[in-house]
Amino acid sequence: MARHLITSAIPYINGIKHLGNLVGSQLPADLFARYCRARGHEVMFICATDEHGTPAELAADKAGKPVADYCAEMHDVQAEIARGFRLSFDHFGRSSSAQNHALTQHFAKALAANGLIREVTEQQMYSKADGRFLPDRYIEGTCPNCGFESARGDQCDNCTKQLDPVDLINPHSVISGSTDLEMRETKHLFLRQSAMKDKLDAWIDSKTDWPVLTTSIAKKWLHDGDGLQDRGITRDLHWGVPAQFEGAPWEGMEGKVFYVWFDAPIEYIAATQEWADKTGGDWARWWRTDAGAEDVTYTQFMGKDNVPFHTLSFPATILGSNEPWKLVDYIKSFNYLNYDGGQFSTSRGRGVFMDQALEILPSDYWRWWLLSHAPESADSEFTWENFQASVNKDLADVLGNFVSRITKFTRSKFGEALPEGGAWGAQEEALIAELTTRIAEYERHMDDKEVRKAANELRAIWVAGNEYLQAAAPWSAFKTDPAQAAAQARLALNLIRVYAVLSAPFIPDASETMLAAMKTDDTSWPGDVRAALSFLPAGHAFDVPDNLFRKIADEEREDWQQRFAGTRG
Ligand code: B3M
Ligand code: ZN
Repeated sequence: MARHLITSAIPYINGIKHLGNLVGSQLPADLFARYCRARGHEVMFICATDEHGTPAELAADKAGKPVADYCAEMHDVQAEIARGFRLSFDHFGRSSSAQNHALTQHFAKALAANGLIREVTEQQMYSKADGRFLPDRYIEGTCPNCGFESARGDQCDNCTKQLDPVDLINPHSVISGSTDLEMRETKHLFLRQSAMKDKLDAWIDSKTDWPVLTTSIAKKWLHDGDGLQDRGITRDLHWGVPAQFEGAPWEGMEGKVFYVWFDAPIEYIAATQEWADKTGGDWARWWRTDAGAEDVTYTQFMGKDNVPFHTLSFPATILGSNEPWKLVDYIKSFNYLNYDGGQFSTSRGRGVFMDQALEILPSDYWRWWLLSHAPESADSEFTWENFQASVNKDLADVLGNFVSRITKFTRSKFGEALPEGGAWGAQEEALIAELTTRIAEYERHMDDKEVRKAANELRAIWVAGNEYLQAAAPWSAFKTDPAQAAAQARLALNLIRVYAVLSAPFIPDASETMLAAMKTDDTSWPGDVRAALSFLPAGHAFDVPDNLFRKIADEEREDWQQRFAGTRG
């Protein structure tokens, strides 16, 4: 039994996320967490809301609410939707927690003690119309790197380049739209990432098994242009972790807070402390290598725009502290999911958002489509036609049909218990051989976090059962050799339990329905396929479940296509 620490990038608090956000972090992280648990490993699966910084303040302003109230409400909304998608976090924390305040200030103190923080007096964009500095998202303009017109002050969403507000071409205030901006002097703290460049470079080089998407982004930031730059870690804002050092004020930093990207990854640790404070558990054995965490395998999941912060800035914080914190072992990053010929757009309400998705279909339908089309090697695209085709074929025609056909057949011929008699022949042996190979492949892809490949293998495992049933045709065998039909039905009903166990990471609700129909809660992994296919003995009772999945009709599909074309608001 191994120990797996798994974190998903923590979603910003400013509104409900769309399916593209979901498939790039929380959902694949949940897939892996569920798989690790199913294999008998000990798992700590952490997520949280990212509550600081300009996104939170801007959204609260727009909602006309104090930012603390806004964050508390939106946290509950996001937590509820996460439950709806069956995201099995051990804890869903809040980056505004007392634990994160304390830990963020602790890291700042350790970094300062190690000479890795310097004070910089610099010129920042000040808006006369708004009477304030305009950090990060308070300012927008044209990206100097790619020409994208709505680049934000901290990062370009189009090319992922990290920016400073002063880099933007034609900048304007997001609050008032004013272009009457001037440079004013202000003092900030900088993390001396450049001093850690060689250490970070060597660390990235040692990660030979990481996805190219992850390492190529890290390498770009380490080596492009002038190489890795020091990064401002404070802002002229009120909402956030005050720029102090474990209780001791830092002169000149009064009224300033740490930059949201400084405290957000620290929340992975702080959220585990929140969990420990709530449950009485031990957080240190997951995070401190002097308290047992050297045995932990730590995997992070995120979209590609978050990679620079996780490969460079956060490791710089951890390594720079010179304290025995657990560093990430594997970073799984994702490209973008596009929506029906364009991009998902939160501002234009284009695409399907998490709450809307659950209003129209249960979570398993979305989980299956999103994971089986995860944007791993390239961006991928959601289209309603493809969604309808996948659901109708994979879920309804293949898996759903298998379950319904064999349970109904058995009930009608033998009653509601696994029938006795008969023996396996060549067809059953062939199926066992195929499943043995395929399950081993499935395990390999899941261990490697190859989400699409794992989904393809799972689909093939479902297809194999369907084809077996079609070829064995117990309904024909029953007429001449009822004992043989009984043996086939027994095998196929056992296969339903096997499917429930293997499929649970992808479609947990259907998996529960299958287990309930087989009247078992035994979820032991089918490592030995032959044994697993005779696990439930003759005489074991079962139920015919309701249809596992319904088909999506053409009219509904057209309806949804219209509805989500871009008008949410
Ligand atoms: N909240 C960005 C995002 O949601 C940011 C991730 C933080 S991970 C520590 O894409
Ligand atoms: Zn750009």
